[in-house]
Amino acid sequence: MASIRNQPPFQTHIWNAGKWMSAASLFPPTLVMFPSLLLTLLSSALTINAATLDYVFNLANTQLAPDGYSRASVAVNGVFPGPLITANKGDTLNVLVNNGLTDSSMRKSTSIHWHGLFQHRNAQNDGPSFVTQCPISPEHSYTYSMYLNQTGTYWYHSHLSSQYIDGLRGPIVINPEDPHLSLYDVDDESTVIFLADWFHTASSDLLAAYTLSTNTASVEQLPQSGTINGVGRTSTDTQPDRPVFTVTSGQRYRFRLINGSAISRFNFQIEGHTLTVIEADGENHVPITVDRLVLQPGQRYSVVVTADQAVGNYWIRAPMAARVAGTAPTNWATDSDNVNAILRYVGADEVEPTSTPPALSGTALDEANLVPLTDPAAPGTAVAGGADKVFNLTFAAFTDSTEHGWTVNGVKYVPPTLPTLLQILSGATSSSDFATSENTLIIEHGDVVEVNIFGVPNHPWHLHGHTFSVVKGATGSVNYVNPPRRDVTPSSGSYITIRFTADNPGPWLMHCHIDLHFDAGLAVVFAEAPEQVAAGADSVDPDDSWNELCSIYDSLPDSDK
Ligand SMILES: *[C@@H]1O[C@H](CO)[C@@H](O)[C@H](O)[C@H]1NC(C)=O
Ligand SMILES: *[C@@H]1O[C@H](CO)[C@@H](O)[C@H](O)[C@H]1NC(C)=O
Ligand SMILES: *[C@@H]1O[C@H](CO)[C@@H](O)[C@H](O)[C@H]1NC(C)=O
Ligand SMILES: [Cu+2]
Repeated sequence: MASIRNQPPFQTHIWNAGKWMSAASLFPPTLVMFPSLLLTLLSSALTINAATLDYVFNLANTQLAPDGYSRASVAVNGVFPGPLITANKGDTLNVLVNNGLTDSSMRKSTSIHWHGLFQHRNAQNDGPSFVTQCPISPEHSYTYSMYLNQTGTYWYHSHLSSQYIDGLRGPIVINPEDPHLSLYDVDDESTVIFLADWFHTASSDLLAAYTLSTNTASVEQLPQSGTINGVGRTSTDTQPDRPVFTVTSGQRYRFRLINGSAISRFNFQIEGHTLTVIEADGENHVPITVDRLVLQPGQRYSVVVTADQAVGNYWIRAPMAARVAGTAPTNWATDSDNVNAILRYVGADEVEPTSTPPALSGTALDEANLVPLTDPAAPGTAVAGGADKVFNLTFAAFTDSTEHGWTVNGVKYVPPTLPTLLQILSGATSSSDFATSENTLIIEHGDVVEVNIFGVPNHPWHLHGHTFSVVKGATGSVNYVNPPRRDVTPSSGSYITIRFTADNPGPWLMHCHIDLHFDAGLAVVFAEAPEQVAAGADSVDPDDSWNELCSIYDSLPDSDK
């Protein structure tokens, strides 16, 4: 009991009609059994710092209706988005995942990725199925444990096939140590804005429709609605109330925008208010003030908004667009009218704004203008190819008589049966140790790595285990001096160049964050410093519960996988 007493309260929140609520009912059984302890913990909540945070994620196929249309989902603790995880740098986060999934129209197994966390010496808990682990089988549990050594805005999502489409996604905020602290007054549960597309069709059916399509023109599977903190609308279903974000005149708010989409991008703006961008994907950047910005899937921004307008109601608008094969990135039509929330000043009437602000007005953020706040230079020499390892990756779609898919340098990524990490721990060190279809690229410890990605616009690439310098983005010229630093690429342009230093041994997936594209082969894996993964000061040492995941999963019938 003493060890429980030393822990902070369980900071579990659920999304409820537009607000994150503390959810006492979600407290782990140990605490529910000791209600008096719970009170002690709650009263000391604000005085405890670095700690161990224990979350319990109970996964179930809950019936949900974020946009008024009811469907079975893959939900954490019965809600979409999943609970907000809040933590401090230096905390240890444990998430016990109890897999209670039973609906075979979606995957029943699961794994969870903690998007943006480096997982130094902890690759076994990064989450992507078949790269760093075997999936967690139904009726089984696994505890992800991680030391939080970063600050900023992150998120988690399923990383088995395209399962996160079904709902398993939620926000993570890690405080504080913020050099921008003096720029805002409010930063809490009320300022997290989780944007996500929502589909009325289960992921397995979407994936089948996508990969089995031989009609390239209609292959993209489009969402039915865009949601803000789990609330959206369609024209035909019940119309849930708009989420409301309440502000007080004169206060400055740090809104944390998270693009938790599977396919769609959002164009975010707040009527009458500017956005001062201070963070991109967990990295602090020099503040830039704009009227609107575009979030690619997987990307996060923190923006400071000052409540400096007349007391009233203002539209928060995030018209949603999706990549449609063959069309320009300016197609904002997927859900242009309904992805709205309300910025309400204290003292204003509880009504919707009456204005209809034009979409896409004002100055948009140009990602190329973002400058990292500290140590901004890209690693390596300031010349093309000035790195220890250079990879040129060219990606393309293909459609043959049986399937539609994607390749990188001519090869479609197919996940191996034995996770890459397990292969490395078993002695795999060179690319010839991996099957061609694993698209596994070897990099040595300490290498400066340059990756040139050639392809068509509108594919956001996410690298696990690192942030990178965007030396050549979708816009702007080549910049080695102070390019943006983040973990999801800008997604347009004929090619982009990123650089990072191989200081984090492990197998790190790099993939398109449009989930069905990833599933259809658009991925590579960097096997970073395989020798150092297996032994030494940076080694990775999974425990028995991790080892058991594979034998349990491999013995499942296909219908349970
Ligand atoms: C935390 O990050 C710092 C800075 O990157 C690094 O030096 C340190 O080794 C990390 N600590 C752990 C436990 O990973
Ligand atoms: C959100 O992410 C999706 C998928 O990666 C992307 O297509 C979309 O453009 C993103 N939206 C925004 C607003 O960035
Ligand atoms: C990679 O692409 C760059 C830019 O087009 C080119 O200059 C370079 O020669 C290429 N390197 C290789 C190894 O193909
Ligand atoms: Cu893609």
